[in-house]
Amino acid sequence: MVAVRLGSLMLLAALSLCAAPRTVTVNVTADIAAKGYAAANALDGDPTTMWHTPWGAAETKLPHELTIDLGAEVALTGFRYQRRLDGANGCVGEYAVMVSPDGTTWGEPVVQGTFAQKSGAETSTFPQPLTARFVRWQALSEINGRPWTSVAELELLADGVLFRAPTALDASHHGTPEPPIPRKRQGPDTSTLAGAMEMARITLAFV
Ligand SMILES: [Ca+2]
Repeated sequence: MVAVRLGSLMLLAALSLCAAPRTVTVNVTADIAAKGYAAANALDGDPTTMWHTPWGAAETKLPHELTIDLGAEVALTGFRYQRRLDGANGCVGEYAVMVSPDGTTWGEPVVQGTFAQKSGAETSTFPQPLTARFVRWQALSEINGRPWTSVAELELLADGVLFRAPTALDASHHGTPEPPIPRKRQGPDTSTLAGAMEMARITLAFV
């Protein structure tokens, strides 16, 4: 009886391992990105980080787009757009998706539409399953008519596959690494006589 139960548990564990999606590392670029809001943030699996286009003096007109190189041809069924969790700026209204075998030749959109919601996540299924290596995801409008685009997560839907972009480097065209945080100036250790005297000297120097 115990052996049968153990066997069942092992079978369940094996099945769950088989069902776990494999992660494929991809390259993603954007037409433009605000500093600190790189394109890779849209495919890092973290809904609290996002790709965001510049605003203010640096903003540019729509459409804005992400181009994703999957590394090889993959069968895709659609995408899931996760909006930012902390506001509405840049949330996409109208969208279009194009695919390419080589990253150069792009045909008509394989799907185009307007998101029904203004918050949360939304899934769009391609009218027909397709196979592609390069995907271009375009934002054609923003829900409040402004020229910005934000994407917390863009999940391309493929059976048994998760696509992730490395985030160690800023993968956007215009992105540059954030400047390092200045080190906090260390004061002398005032628990020692020498440290206390040094602190007194520094304090007096500023009086
Ligand atoms: Ca993210």
